[in-house]
Amino acid sequence: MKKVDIAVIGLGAVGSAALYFLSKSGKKVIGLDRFDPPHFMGSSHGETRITRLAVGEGEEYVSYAKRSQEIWRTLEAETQIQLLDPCGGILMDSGTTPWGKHGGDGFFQKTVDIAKSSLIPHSIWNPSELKAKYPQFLLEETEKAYIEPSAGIVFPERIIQTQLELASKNGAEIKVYSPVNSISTKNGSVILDLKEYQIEAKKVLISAGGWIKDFLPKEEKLGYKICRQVLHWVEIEEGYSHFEKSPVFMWGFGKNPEDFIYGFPTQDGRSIKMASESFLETSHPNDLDRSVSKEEQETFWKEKVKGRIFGLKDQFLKSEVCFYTVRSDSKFVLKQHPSVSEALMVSACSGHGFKHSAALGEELAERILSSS
Ligand code: PYC
Repeated sequence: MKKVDIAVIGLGAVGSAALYFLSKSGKKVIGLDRFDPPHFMGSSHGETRITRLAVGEGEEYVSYAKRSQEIWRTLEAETQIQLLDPCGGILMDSGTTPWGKHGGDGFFQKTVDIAKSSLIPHSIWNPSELKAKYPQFLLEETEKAYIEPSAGIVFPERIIQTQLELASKNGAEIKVYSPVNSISTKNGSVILDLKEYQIEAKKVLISAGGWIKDFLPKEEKLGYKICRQVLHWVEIEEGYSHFEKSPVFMWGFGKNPEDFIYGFPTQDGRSIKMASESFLETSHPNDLDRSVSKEEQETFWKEKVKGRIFGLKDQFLKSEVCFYTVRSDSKFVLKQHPSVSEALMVSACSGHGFKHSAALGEELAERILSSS
């Protein structure tokens, strides 16, 4: 049987970061993934993610977002690969939005309050101020915008790839297409059961995204809701240049958690990536419908984009599916596995986790190393 000091199950956003930090320790470390990361089967693909420092989902997350930006800047300097684009961010609010998993009611005000208490530079603009600089956003008279210059884009696939390459350079072993079927305890170690062999590890981190459900007893599985999400690349009107240097944006505009859109400045010069959110449950990531129908695109355009964003065509370059693993309180889970005491688990970033993932990986690596 293969023996290692530490095994990381799942090499997405947090797992790849944890593997990178663990690989610096000189311990025998292995990372396992059921696909070949960075891949498009989980929750960390689609070219871009938002980073923002005034994290309205909870003040406790501000230091994770800040530290993650710092880590990625260090990795950028080391590798000369761009991992962040500090293009700024806008949060727009109608005042009626429940803001679903984003910290619930009052998310806009919580963001402003956290920006103030954490000394994060920001400003609040009315619709005419916003229109003067960013005419693509057609705010209603009663809506308002929070502007944060320290927000921007992070590039998920590049980040995961970079973290894994650095981990591998430091001596970590990486095994792709290697799903772990189960874990159990034996003589104080953890046995990982793969299809054709077993691995014995002194410590384990389970960072398997929605596949966390495979490692939990029935009652605990219920606390993790798999919610299919659709990302759309919507074409820009010819000659309209306002999506080139624009900030990332989030916009809550109605009375339901799904009355929400977010998006990014153009990456290809032809389209912008935009999405809404859905909280309909699919039982397991393996059961997700990965196709997107024309009807879904039409509904997205009609209900979310039309009359709200100027300078776009009713044309989609492509649409992709990913998913959130959602907890009812939208808080992250970092805890010991319920029956395997040498295993730590992290999950359910509830759709707002990527921006924190490097710092979460660092903290989990420190926790594991300090108990080894
Ligand atoms: O966490 O910034 C975020 C975000 C926006 C849309 C989904 N997540």
